[in-house]
Amino acid sequence: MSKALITGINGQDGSYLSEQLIEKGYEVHGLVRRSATFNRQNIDHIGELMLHYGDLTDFSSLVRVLRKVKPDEIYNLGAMSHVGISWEIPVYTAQATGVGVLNLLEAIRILEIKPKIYQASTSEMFSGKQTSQNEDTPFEPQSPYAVAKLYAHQMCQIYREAYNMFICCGILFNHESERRGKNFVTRKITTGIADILKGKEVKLQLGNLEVKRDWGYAPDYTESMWLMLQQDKPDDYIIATGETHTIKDFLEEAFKIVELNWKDYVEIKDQYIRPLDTNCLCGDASKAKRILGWEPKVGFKELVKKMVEFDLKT
Ligand code: NAP
Ligand code: F7E
Repeated sequence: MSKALITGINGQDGSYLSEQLIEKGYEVHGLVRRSATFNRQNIDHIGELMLHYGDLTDFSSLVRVLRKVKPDEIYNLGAMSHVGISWEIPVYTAQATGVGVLNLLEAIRILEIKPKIYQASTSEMFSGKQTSQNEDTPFEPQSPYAVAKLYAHQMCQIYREAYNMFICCGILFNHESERRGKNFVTRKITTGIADILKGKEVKLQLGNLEVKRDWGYAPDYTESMWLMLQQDKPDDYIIATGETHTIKDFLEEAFKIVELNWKDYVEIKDQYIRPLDTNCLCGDASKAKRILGWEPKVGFKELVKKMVEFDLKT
């Protein structure tokens, strides 16, 4: 039985990946942080998980967990993952999202174990100034989060080459789901609609509505992480749908489902406008299709429908 260790296991992607790996017959271990209020709602229903306390910023905890678990595959999904909030806590973002990855790589090297490693890289490493991005598009990060992720990405590339480590970086474009954190724009809109219908909320406060994102469905994307680690050679891949939409398009589609006009419910608040933003993201995942046989299954309209319907029910 193969053993996988997932950091960020209670996050959106960690929870879907856990389910998929258990289905494939893996023994799944996860790194969790201690928190004063319990935040395991995404994984509470998965009985088989083995959880270990640790933190990517705490080197000793990584050594301890790796020595105990000795995983065949590591999926490093743990990160301070909110781009907007990275402007408020840039130093911590660098420590967790950037240097945290180096902690993990060093712990693996010192312990002389040879797991295959997946690193959660991101489309935010691009500037968003091009109409489309592929593996050859130059990086030009636009936020503290993106700089930290680029540091981690390049550290992974260096360790792969210098120490012959099996590390794959998935450059994933935005992916959403019913388990998306409620302060990312898509889920903020879909939970906002539910609150408006319940009379709990009158207005939905948002920032820049003109930016474009390439939104896919998270379970499709977590499947690609596993596929990358099953190849003979480690490599980096873009994972995206190749379709881009503005935040306004998302609002239009989501409010249409409940037969309301979004313009009556949305107000723009400066506090949600970022000092810099990635204006247009649209990924070309043809390499992943060619080599991994990966393609997204859920399109934009179906994604919006799934999220709105889920939040109306709960
Ligand atoms: P998410 O829901 O925000 O989950 C992030 C996870 O990281 C949580 O489990 C969190 O634990 C954990 N974490 C935070 N700081 C940590 C630390 N110092 N040490 C250990 N764990 C820590 O993120 P996601 O959407 O699942 O994304 C997974 C990964 O892919 C992240 O690295 C993200 O940056 C990256 N990514 C996401 C997207 C996307 O569109 N979703 C696209 C590209 C890349 P707590 O619950 O304790 O905070
Ligand atoms: O913002 C705009 C905001 O926070 C999308 C993370 O998973 O994907 C995610 O990062 C866009 C931005 O996601 C609000 O300015 C407008 O342009 O949903 P988001 P993100 O920043 O794209 C990438 C690929 C990751 O790697 C990250 O980990 O929407 N926007 N109004 C808003 N965004 C938020 N959060 N809240 C608003 O009120």
